[in-house]
Parts: sequence; structure tokens; C-alpha cells
Amino acid sequence: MTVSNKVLFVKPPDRFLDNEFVYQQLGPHYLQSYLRDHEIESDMLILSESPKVRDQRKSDLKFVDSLSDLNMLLVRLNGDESEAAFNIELFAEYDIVAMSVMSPQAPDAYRLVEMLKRLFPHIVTVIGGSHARYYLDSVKSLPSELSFDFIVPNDGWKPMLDIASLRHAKSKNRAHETIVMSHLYEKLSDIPAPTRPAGLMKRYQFNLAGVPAFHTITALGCPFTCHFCESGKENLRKFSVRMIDEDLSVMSSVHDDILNPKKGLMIFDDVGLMNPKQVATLSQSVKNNGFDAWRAFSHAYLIDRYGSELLSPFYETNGRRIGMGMETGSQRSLDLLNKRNGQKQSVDEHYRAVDKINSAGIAVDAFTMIYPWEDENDLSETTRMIEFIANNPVKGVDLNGRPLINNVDSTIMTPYQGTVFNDMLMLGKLPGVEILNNIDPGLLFYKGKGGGSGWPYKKTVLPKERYEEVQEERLRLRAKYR
Ligand code: B12
Ligand code: SF4
Repeated sequence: MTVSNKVLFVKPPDRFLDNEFVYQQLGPHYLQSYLRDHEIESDMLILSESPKVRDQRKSDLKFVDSLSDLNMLLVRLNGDESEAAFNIELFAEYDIVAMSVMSPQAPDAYRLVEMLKRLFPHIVTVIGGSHARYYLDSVKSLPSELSFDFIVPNDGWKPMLDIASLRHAKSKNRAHETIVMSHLYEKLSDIPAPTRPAGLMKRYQFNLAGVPAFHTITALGCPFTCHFCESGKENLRKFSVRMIDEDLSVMSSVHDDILNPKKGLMIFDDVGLMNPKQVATLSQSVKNNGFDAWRAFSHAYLIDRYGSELLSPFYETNGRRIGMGMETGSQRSLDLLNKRNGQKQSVDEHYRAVDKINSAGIAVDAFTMIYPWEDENDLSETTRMIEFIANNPVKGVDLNGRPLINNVDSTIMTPYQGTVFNDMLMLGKLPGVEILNNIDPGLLFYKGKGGGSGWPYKKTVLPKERYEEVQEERLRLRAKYR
């Protein structure tokens, strides 16, 4: 196939996060390697807010975002990289500009598409990622000056290949109509591992048990159906063991290339440690690829059920931290969340799981939320659980010889579209809680700078200030190091 279209993937900035360079945004990197396997080259542009602008924004309440605040890190497929202040002229050489967008990144993506359409009408614009998926209706109804040529709400591999292969992609946007290209692979067995350009990877700073770590995921979707989460409505699709092994091997080599003294790995999906057989396979791959420390997510009831059958293979291959969505210490709230597909999950299991993990020499990263229906009693029960986790001793040390310590996190729940809670709020079925209409996607985050959360509510059981006060108290219990 001869294709001359030049493709640029764009990662819009994460303005509200404490630090832009914590984790690679993997979506476009999966697509880049897939296109490369089909002999289509593409470059990657990482947009980020410059530290100077961040400081300015903190001191100036009237600060208004604009693309000119941004830095651009261009990483070409051959590995060359260059960084500069935002300059729209860079886009002129591309035929297709393909943006990977999570909801809080949408305002910048919209600004960029508006500018591209105005200045470079030859460019075909594409939007994909979780914002296109969960907010499809609002992306489809963007006014014409902000509309994309293609919207890809689900898997990006095949649609992106089709778009990039269009011999006349340039003429495609003549009609100014938006085309939705939706595709879902039943299985992800033939997907290649994502690209991991060393020039980009060296920018990411995340430490795990005293070791620099890169992250990956082993599956898309989720077998659980938590009522606050969009993934709860998507079936679980696992990547192949071969692909995960290849990805781990590439990440291990990149650690070597950028001269990291030790190698850390973080597995980000919610199905990292599910059952003894699966953990044994994954642990073997982690070991074979020479990682010095790793972290994965599990669930309190699984730890409680399997105990050392899950924990031993993990620990023996340098597993040092387990992430768990513990969500709440209030049994009333936990019952509403549906953490176990309709089966009862008890707060006692949370306490027991933390104890089992810590006794096995592994630290816990516990994620909790504040819910807009919570009263003082719910809040104090969760605070009690968080205090227990923060103070429970871990029987082990990290790679720098420091004691391992548990970490706790506190956010305020954001009911994204497509979640059961969003549906319930729309029908007025969560007593005492009302949500804003037409929420700005820039508010759709549950954790941002300094740990603060977006506030999409019109009415809540306790006032916003009270929830934020409790959130701050809890965040003060965060681990000093991880
Ligand atoms: C790892 C992760 C993080 C990491 C790293 C994020 C990052 N920079 O990638 C961190 C911790 C930083 C993070 C932060 C947040 N996250 Co997060 N995160 C994830 C997680 C677990 C995995 C992401 C991933 O790698 N997926 C794998 C890739 C292959 O999937 P994908 O990105 O969807 O890409 C596929 C398609 O969408 C499509 N596609 C993607 N990009 C493009 C581009 C084009 C042009 C095309 C054609 C197609 C396409 O093709 C890909 C292959 O099919 C997902 C859940 C999940 N399983 O996806 C949540 C998820 C993406 N996060 C979510 C949320 C809410 C957040 C936060 C807002 C949380 C917060 N702090 O408040 C922030 C937002 C950060 C931001 N960028 O603005 C939501 C997104 C909801 C939404 N409406 O956008 C998700 C879906 C989880 C959930 N169910 O709630 N997250
Ligand atoms: S919160 Fe985690 S376990 Fe629950 S549905 Fe979402 S991804 Fe799955």
C-alpha cells in the first residue's frame, strides 16, 4: 500500500494535574505501532503547560487558558525529539492531525481543532479516546467551527488505519461533515505493543518502591460494574500474554537505554491481580524481563479470598505495592457502589485485605472517594478506615532500604456520563444530590492540582466546603514517599 498522508498524533495538555509528566498517554502509542506495522509513519506531539504558566495561573485568578501557554514536545517515529513553545506552523506539514482526548483535555482539543480548521483547511482532524467514547453526543454536536472530520468513539486501531490509508484523505473534509467511525475488536489478541520512544519515556517521573517506573495495562474494559465508573459498562478484553511480554521487554530495554539504575513497572488496569493462575503467568513475565519492583491493582475481596496464593508469586517477583479501589469505609455508601457485581462487599474485608497485604511485605495504595450523598457519619467511617491504612505497618523495605508505607488517596466522585450514578442523578434518584446541566468537560476530574477535585454539582447533602475540608484532612495522611 502506498500512503503519503503524514499523520500527527496529539496528546492535549493535562492542565489540572500536578505534573504533566507522570504517565505516558498510551492510547496514541498503541495506534502508532499498529500504523507502523501497516507501513504508515506517524509522529507524536505532547502538549503541556509550561511551569511558568502554571505559576502565573496560581497567582492570577483571572488567568484565561490559551494554546499559546503551551510547550510542544515533538517525537518523530525515528526517535528524534524537539521541544519548543507552541507554534501552530508545526501542523502545516501534516495531512492528518489525530487527537487522543480524555474529558478534562477536551477544552484544549477544541481550541486546537478550531485553529487548524481556520488556518490549515487541508488538514483532516480526528478525535478519539475516552472523551469521544463517553461524550459522543456532545462531540457530535460541536458547532461547525469546532467540529472534527472524524470521531472515533471506540477502538482506534482499524478506523485510524482506514483514515490514514485514505488516498485522498485531504479531500475528505471538503463536505465539512463529521463522520463517526466506530469499531470494536472482539478480541485484542493481534494488537502490537505500544511504542515507547526513549526520548519521551525519559521525561516521565514516577517512582515506585524507590525505583523509576513505567506503566502499562493488561486489558481494556472491566468485569466489574461499579456505579461511578464508565469502564463498568464495557466488557473485559485482555491483551495477549505475548503482547504484554513484548511490552514489558521493550520497557525494560528503555529503562536500560535511558540509564535508569533500577527498573520499575506499574500495571494500571483494575484486573492486574485477579486469580492465582493469572498472577503466576504475569509474575513470570515480570521476572523474565528483569524488573526490580512492580505494582498492580487488585480487589479487597480477592485478597481476602486467595491470600498468599495471590500475594506470594507477586512478592517473590518483586511486587512491592498493590493498588486497591477501596472507595469508602461507610457500609451504606459501599452498598450503593456495587463493587462486586451485585454481591455484597463488606468494609471488614477492606480492613482484612490491608492487613494480609502488609503482613506479606507489600504496601497498599488505597483509593477512596467522597460521595455527594454522604453525611457526617459516612465521612467519619471512611476517615477511620483511611487512618487505619495510613498507620498500619508494612513488614518490608523498599529498594533504598526505607520502610515501605501505605498510601491513601481521597477524591470527590465525578459522575461521568454513561455511569449508573449519572443516570440516577438525571432521574433525581440520588436523594439530596443534583448535578449541573451542560458541565464544562474541563471540570470533569476527580483529582487535580494539590489533590483538589472538580465540582459538577448543583446540590449535595453537605456543603462543598465540608467535603473539601475532609478531603484535605485525608490527603494530609498521604505517604511521604512511595
Ligand atoms: C492509565 C490511566 C490514567 C493515567 C494515565 C493517563 C494517561 N495519560 O494516559 C492517569 C493516572 C494520569 C490518569 C488520569 C486521569 N484519568 Co485515567 N485512566 C487510565 C486507564 C486506567 C488506562 C488508560 C489507557 O492506557 N488505556 C489504554 C488505551 C489503549 O485505551 P484508550 O486510551 O481508550 O485508547 C483506545 C481508544 O480510546 C482509541 N483512541 C485513543 N486515543 C485515540 C486517538 C485517535 C486519534 C483515535 C482515532 C483513537 C484513539 O484507540 C485506543 C485503542 O482502541 C483508563 C481506563 C482504561 N482502561 O482505558 C482510565 C481513564 C481513561 N481515566 C479516566 C479519568 C476520569 C482520568 C482522570 C480525569 C482522573 C482524574 N485525575 O480526575 C485523569 C485525566 C488525565 C488527563 N489526561 O486529562 C477515565 C476517562 C473518562 C473520560 N470521560 O475521559 C478512564 C476511562 C477511567 C474510567 N473509566 O473512569 N488515567
Ligand atoms: S472502578 Fe475499577 S473495578 Fe470498578 S468498574 Fe471501574 S475499572 Fe472496573
